[in-house]
This record gives sequence, C-alpha cells and structure tokens, in this order.
Amino acid sequence: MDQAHDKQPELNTSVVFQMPSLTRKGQALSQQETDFFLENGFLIKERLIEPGLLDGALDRVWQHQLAAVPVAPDADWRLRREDAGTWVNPRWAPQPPHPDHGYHQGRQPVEYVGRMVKLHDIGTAPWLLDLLPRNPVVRKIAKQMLGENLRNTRCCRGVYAIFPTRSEPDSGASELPRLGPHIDQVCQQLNVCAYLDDVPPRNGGFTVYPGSHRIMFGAHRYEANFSPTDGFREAMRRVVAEIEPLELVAPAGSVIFWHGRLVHSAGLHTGDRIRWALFADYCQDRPVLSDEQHKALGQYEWFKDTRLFRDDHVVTNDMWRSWRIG
Ligand SMILES: O=C(O)CCC(=O)C(=O)O
Ligand SMILES: [Fe+2]
Repeated sequence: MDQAHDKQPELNTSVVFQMPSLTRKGQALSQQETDFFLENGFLIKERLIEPGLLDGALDRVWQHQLAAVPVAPDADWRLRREDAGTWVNPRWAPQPPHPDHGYHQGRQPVEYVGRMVKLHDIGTAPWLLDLLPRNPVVRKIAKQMLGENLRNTRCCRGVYAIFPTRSEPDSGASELPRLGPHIDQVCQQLNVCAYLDDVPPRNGGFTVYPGSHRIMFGAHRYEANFSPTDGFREAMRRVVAEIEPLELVAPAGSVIFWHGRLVHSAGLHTGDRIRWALFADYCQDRPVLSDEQHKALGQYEWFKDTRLFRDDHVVTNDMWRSWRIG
C-alpha cells in the first residue's frame, strides 16, 4: 500500500444489490437496461439461462470438484455435497506452485486456496461453453453490446467456488476474508458471470464498484488491452475510497454482464452456501498477439479467452466508440 492510503477503507463492507426488472418483452436488451449498463458498468439478466441447460450442470461441477481438488492428507475431513456442514472451512491439500513454463505457465489447471476454488480445467468442456459463452441467448446480448463481430469462443475461465468459512480461534485461520478490489488484465471488453445456484445475500456474490469502469477506462492507454497509465493507482484508490461496492445477489441461471474496466471482487461470505459461478469473456474478433508475445509482456493467462489486440485503439474521451451501444 502506498503512503496516499492514509484513509484506507476497511474493505469489509458492501451493499447487497438485486437487479430491478428493466426488461421489456420481446427485446434482448431494453433501452433502460442499456442505459443502466452504460452508467454502472454492469447488468444482471435474472434467470437468463434456460433451466433445461442449467439442470445437471451443477451435478457435473460437483463431480469435478470432488475428483479434481485434493484434500489435505492429514485432515479428518471430507467434502460431501449432501452434508452442508462439510462445506465450511474446507481443508485442501497444499496448492502446488504455479508452473513457470509451458501451456499452464502462471496458473495451475485447478486452484484451491482457503475458501476459494477455481476449476479452470473444465473451461473447455463443451457443455459448459454451451451453457454460457456459446449460449445463443447470452451471445445475442453480447452482440447487442459489442457488435456482431464477436470472436468465436475457445474457452471460458471455468467455475469459481467460494466456500463458507468461520473463524476458528484455535486454528490460527481466524482472519475473515475482505474484498479484493481489482480489474482483470490481458484484454478486457465484456465479461460475463453466471450463477449456477442461487446466490443469496452474504454468500460470496460477485461484488462490483458501480461506475468505476468510467474512471478506470481513463487510467489506461488503450481501450481494451491492459495498459495502465501513471494515474492507475490513484484512480483505483479513488474508486475504492469513494464508491460503495454492490454485492450482486440473484437466482440460479442469472447472468451478470460487466464492462472490462469495472472494478470488482469476490464477495464477502458469512453465509452457509457455496457460491458457484461460471466466468467467461467476450472480445471482438480482431487480430491478436501470440502466446509467446503474451509471455514476453507478462500477460499470459491461458485460462481466459482474452488475447491482447495487436492494434488496440488509444483511449479517447469517447469510451464507447468501439462498442455498438453508447
Ligand atoms: O470469484 C469471484 O467472484 C471473482 C473472481 C475474479 O474477480 C477473478 O478471478 O478475476
Ligand atoms: Fe477479477
């Protein structure tokens, strides 16, 4: 933290937010929804994913969770779906270091640390891609925002789970999680997050800083490529100091659309449920850098379908000039 942080916010509060219905029948995106997105940098479409697609998805995710995430060998604990008591304070095996070369450079195929599990490795499963980034209903809205020229989806980030935790004074693991406001790197235009199960208040709902996309956009050199200016840290500090974060609650099947420069965080979690969310990215179909070029720039993230644009547009006063809306 730098010295300008004399009034550092506590990062342990947010406001629970449920999306008001702004939809008009027969429209993928109403004018009110568009206006809401432009102003706030996010939009929730509740129950957008058809129940037929959603049914069974969580079963498969659970199967993968149980098969792919190792439990601490010395722990007298097993995760069981049918026993919610076992969801609290998970005891994973130590996470191996992230690979420093090769395809998986920078990130293990599955990440498990404390309350957080990231199942990146199922991000190429066709049934998961069909659920969200390739889902025509979701894609139609993405096209309404970004234009027809969307890149074909190769992968998504995968399923991110947040497990309930309780402080255990004797265990030494007493620090309760705080918000971790940030924006994502590589190339960020439009991102989506789908809830695979209901996300009630204080159960780790995706948390956003409304309007921060307008501040952070101006703290980059290029419109979509991660390219922070000298003012980036100060812009981030301002967002966190001045904007009240919103914890997004929504029923299973809801999809959150968010602008690539929106400051966000995994949500606070004092509840009992596992927050199951699927993350994916949309970009326009424009020439991109190679994997090797990403590595050379320190922006290689194999688990995201966001390659840096070869010729990104320089930031101007019109932050929507490359979008269809705005
Ligand atoms: O899991 C979440 O809610 C947030 C994840 C996130 O922001 C990220 O991985 O970049
Ligand atoms: Fe993020």
